[in-house]
Amino acid sequence: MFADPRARCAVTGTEPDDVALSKFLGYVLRHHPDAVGIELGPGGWVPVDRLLAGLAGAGRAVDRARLEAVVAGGEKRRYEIDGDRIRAAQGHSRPVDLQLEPQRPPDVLYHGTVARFLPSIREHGLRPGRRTHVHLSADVATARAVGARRGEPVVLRVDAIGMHAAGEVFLRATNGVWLTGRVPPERVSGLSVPPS
Ligand code: HQG
Repeated sequence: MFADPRARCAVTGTEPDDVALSKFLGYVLRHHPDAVGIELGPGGWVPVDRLLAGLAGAGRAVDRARLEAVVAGGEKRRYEIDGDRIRAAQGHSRPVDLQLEPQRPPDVLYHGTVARFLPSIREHGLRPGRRTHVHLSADVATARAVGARRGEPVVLRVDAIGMHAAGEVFLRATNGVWLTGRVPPERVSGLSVPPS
């Protein structure tokens, strides 16, 4: 007996179509605004009416109420609506100045990953890859969930305050995700491969 895939998720209250819309918003607002004929403005902001028109033009028409519901329903608060504008809080690959003030980070931040990346992280440190920043979490549970997107999670500790003292910039996205440019290997602990 399989659950109806269109059933509302009992835990999050989200529906499958909401997840698809949220993912498409991420694609547009973080990576490919051109996919719906828009550009990211300063701070990564986009006028809501232009986004809605772009979505309609791409065959994904939604009204403002549904957009607001999807933005409000995402527990990770990936998107922000501020008056008549909307943006992704973090996760961009498009170069964007999020207009966040550099902050003093907690002493330790955490990064969730998987064992197969450890040899490369040991050699190169944490690199942003296709995104603009390395993403770090303030708590272990969040980092574990980030790593679990790819398999059995491995949580690494980052000497954030040491990096900060050495002049590295840390930003805190509006949804609480910490962002920095790159983490050198000597600032990362927990790099040994866990026994399988
Ligand atoms: C790994 C999600 C090899 C890194 C999450 C990660 C987060 C390396 C992957 C946000 C490496 C990049 C970001 C190196 C790092 N060699 N692999 N030197 N340095 N890596 O998706 O942090 O659901 O770009 O460990 O919750 O996984 O989309 O970064 O596994 O907040 O809102 O390279 O995305 O949020 O993957 O996730 P990603 P991430 P959303």
